[in-house]
Amino acid sequence: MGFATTAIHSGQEPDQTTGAVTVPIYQTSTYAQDGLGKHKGYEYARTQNPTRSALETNLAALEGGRFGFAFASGMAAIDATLRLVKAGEHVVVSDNTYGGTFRLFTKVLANYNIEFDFVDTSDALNVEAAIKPNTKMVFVETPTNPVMIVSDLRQISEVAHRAGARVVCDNTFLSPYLQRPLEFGVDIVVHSTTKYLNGHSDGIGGIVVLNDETDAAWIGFIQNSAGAILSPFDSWLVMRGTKTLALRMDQHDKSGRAVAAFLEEHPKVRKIYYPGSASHPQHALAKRQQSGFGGMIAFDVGSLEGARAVLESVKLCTLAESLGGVETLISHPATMTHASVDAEKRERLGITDGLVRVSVGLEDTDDIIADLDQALNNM
Ligand code: P1T
Repeated sequence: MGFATTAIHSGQEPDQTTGAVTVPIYQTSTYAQDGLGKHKGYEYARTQNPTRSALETNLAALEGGRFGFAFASGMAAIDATLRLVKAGEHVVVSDNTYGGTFRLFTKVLANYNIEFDFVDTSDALNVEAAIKPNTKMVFVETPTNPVMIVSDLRQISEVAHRAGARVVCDNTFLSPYLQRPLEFGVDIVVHSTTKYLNGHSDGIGGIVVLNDETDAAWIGFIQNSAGAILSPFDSWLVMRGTKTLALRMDQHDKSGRAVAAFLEEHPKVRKIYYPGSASHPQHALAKRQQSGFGGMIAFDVGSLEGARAVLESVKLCTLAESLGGVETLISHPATMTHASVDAEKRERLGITDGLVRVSVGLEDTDDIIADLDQALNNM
């Protein structure tokens, strides 16, 4: 089955009782039992919910994995995944990640004696050099948020597996339509479903997809024990989203290319971060590993004043955190999504005060470009 067919049908069989073609929202906290230990496979809604199960089946199929677990947010999904690592163990992480991931690792999990090293994963040799006898996980974001660094998932998986470590990939920026990390040897895929998978900017959620039965049993155990589950309604919203994922990603990709080409030529833009550009340092890898470049672009206008002028002059684009929705969102990573990263590290990564990030939406391409053009000319 093709991707769009899987997106529309996997986990989405018509309801057995009514024939409803859309999976119902099972808004219940518990389930009647026929007798002690006699039930229909559902006991309590933290543990199992049919709407959530349908979404988990759907997203596991889209990533080409066996097991899926849906969480209340992308951060909850990442937190649950890190529970595979124990005190005294070590994790190698991409130097640039979403600021919230960096904050969770350095400010929360580090307190529980889990050790983190942050390296530039665009070169697998850096990952190899960072591996220690107690390394149990390599956590890669590709492309990274917001400076779009691309890492070679196949090479990193080989290096990590040789050392007996699992590889986790945050695939939020591309969605499984444009990149399927498990096919390159990655063990676990995580997403903020808040972004492209939901696609409509109306719910927060996260997913973990994996193949290993033992690790899956532990993630399921954590999901039930810690309880950061995705609600039935939010699960339903993400399923509504995945039905059009293929169509939406094609358009995000098409407009993304046009907006990037426009920005690349604009005299006020000093630098552009977009793996689809021939000048991007990992352009060849991105072409090989991804089936498109998606809708995320960052560009540097050289100063905080310049960035402020652009961000406060847009009329169609919305100044807001988040990404991957139908509407074009524009943001300032240094003070918004990556404020939790210290200034020296931000500067080193290219997250300067002049950096602006765009999540290219599904409006008419010409309208998006015209709005960015008038905002840049206001600098
Ligand atoms: O917001 P939440 O659903 O908890 O997802 C966290 C998260 C995880 N991974 C990546 C790559 C992300 O971009 C995010 C959230 N990012 C934003 C809110 C943002 O504007 O970048």
